[in-house]
Amino acid sequence: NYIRKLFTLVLIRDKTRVLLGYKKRGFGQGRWNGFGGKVEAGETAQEAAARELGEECRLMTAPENLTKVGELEFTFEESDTLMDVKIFTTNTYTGIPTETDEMRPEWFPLEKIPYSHMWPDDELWYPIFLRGNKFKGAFHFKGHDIILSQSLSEVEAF
Ligand code: 6U4
Ligand code: NA
Ligand code: NA
Repeated sequence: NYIRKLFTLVLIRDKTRVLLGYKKRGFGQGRWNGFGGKVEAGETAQEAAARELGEECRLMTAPENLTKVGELEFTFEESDTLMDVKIFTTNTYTGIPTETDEMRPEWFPLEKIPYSHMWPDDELWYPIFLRGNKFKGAFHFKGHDIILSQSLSEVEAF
């Protein structure tokens, strides 16, 4: 019986590249990832995703610009928290990616995603995302490096 907590993850992409941030502190420190964080009380997931995008790399977008592409659940052998992560994408935003206390943003060509410096699940589901498809999955970790069990499937809708 896990304690479920809602998180967001935003992947900004166009035809040739994706914007990732190098996480400078906290959960996932030292890994490249999309932008996101905890959904706060009174926020929709889309509102939280837009807020975190601004806080972490200074890009602005409206919540309605964010298209949901994935739902992933992460659990850890050592923890009773279940991270329920809603994943969104958009190519509609204003501003210039700017380093913050939390993230150092950088554009990566779609064929040069730095999987060896990302969460180990990412190389499994990014290919689905990059093909333009939606997905659902769950990953159970030992520590932050080893996936003990997983499920992942493409879906038509959520
Ligand atoms: P604080 O430090 O309280 O400001 P906050 O920014 O609210 O934190 P954070 O950064 O801890 O939240 O949220 C975790 C982020 O990491 C979310 O965007 C979801 C993402 N994430 C967690 N596990 C992941 C995984 N296995 N693969 C992945 N992203 C993951 O690609
Ligand atoms: Na965050
Ligand atoms: Na944050």
